[in-house]
Amino acid sequence: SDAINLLAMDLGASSGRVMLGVYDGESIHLEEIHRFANQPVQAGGHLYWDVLRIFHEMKQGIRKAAKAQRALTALSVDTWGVDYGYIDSQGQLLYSPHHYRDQRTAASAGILESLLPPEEQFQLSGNQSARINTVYQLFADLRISPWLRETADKMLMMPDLFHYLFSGVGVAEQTIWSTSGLLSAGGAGPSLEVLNRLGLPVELIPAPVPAGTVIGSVLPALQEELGIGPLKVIAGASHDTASAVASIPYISKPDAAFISCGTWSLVGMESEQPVITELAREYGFTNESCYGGSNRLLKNITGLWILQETQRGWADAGEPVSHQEAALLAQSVHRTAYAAPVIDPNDALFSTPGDMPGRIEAYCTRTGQTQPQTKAEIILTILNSLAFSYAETIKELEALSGQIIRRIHMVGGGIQNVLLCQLTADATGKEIVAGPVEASAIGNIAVQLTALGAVHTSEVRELVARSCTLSSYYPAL
Ligand code: LFR
Repeated sequence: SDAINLLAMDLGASSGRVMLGVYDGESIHLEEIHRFANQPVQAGGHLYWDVLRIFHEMKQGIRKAAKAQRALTALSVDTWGVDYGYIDSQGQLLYSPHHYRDQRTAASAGILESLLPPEEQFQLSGNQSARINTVYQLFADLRISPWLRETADKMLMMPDLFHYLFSGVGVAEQTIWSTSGLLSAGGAGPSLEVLNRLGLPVELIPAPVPAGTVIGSVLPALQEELGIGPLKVIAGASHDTASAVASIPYISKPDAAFISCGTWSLVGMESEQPVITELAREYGFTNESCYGGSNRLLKNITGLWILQETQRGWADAGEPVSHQEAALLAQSVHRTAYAAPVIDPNDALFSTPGDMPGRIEAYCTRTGQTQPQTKAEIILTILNSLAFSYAETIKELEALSGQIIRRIHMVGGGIQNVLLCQLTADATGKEIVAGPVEASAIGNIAVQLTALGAVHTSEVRELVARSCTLSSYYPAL
């Protein structure tokens, strides 16, 4: 039978890709068609996403794929969580969506928390209270720009916004909305309690759809512009983490945890129901929706962002260090007499753009540790600290689930850093199964296949396992 060709538009916080997924009935073959930078823009003291440029790049990707003479069946977009844009009643985008690292939420966070304390946010939504969450951003927007109450017709989370620009259909896909702090814990719909307490209009939220829904087709005018035939638009597991976790080739689930390594590190397990105990809140866990409806209990750790931002600083200073060079440098001081200090990646110091080596230095001074001196030492400090925070989080998961975790699945681009995988095996004392690297993209494609009825939900993980290479790491003796 004929192969099915699908496009996964996988948008990360620093770059985006259009990936072609070819399903031949047996496995998925992935091919990168187009890659582009996704650079947030500072303007007027605020930080924005350049969504129209991103949309343009996605269109370029479709053009390239179509030129390769392939009959394309569908596309689906997945992105990071929490961010969104507004459209008016004419369907026009109101302004460039803000970046979750934008600081406009700072002025109103205290007011929000006096109306709805973090403990209650967690109780009601299952989401850990965090300033980047949609709920904080929306609350701030409506205070800064009260006219939005009149003018904004709908808010569309980032993947929903792109699906809307492609198809003209605006929905609220469940996995991406489960990062917002606005849904009721474990439910598909908004928490009216959260909305009422904060005076947020429920009308802004579109109709919910589960992950894996065909919502429409690429608009005729756009088909013409791109020189393509009809192309379905699928709301997949449109939160990148949901796509990544959908792809995990678990061998057995109850004793396995996952770490998804990208700009962020997401460390967690799947559970049937949200875990909203006091202990889970104190540890800083959050609950989000998985493809297929189960729950994901996880912690967001400020991940390779710290290294990326360090590299950006070095590049700006005219001393660029590539990913490969960074890995080699860290290897050169690993297992030597050098004892790297340990930083807490989730310390507020590391959450905003800026001089990371300087902040690591400040952290070490504050905690009475010796500062890393060379680039190699700085990189090892970051990687080692990430591995330590993973290990701590795995212990917390064991305490919360009452389950001994025997295996950790690491997925995402960050696992190309083999030292990070080995340090994680060493720090946790567990077996690591690494792969797939392209977790979000392959998960995105697999969920599209289920939406099209070509693959059953229960077959997704085996399909991914057949389609990728896995490697194992064991703790050093
Ligand atoms: C990872 C991710 C995390 C989310 C963070 C911010 O890319 O989607 O799951 O919490 O980005 O949106």
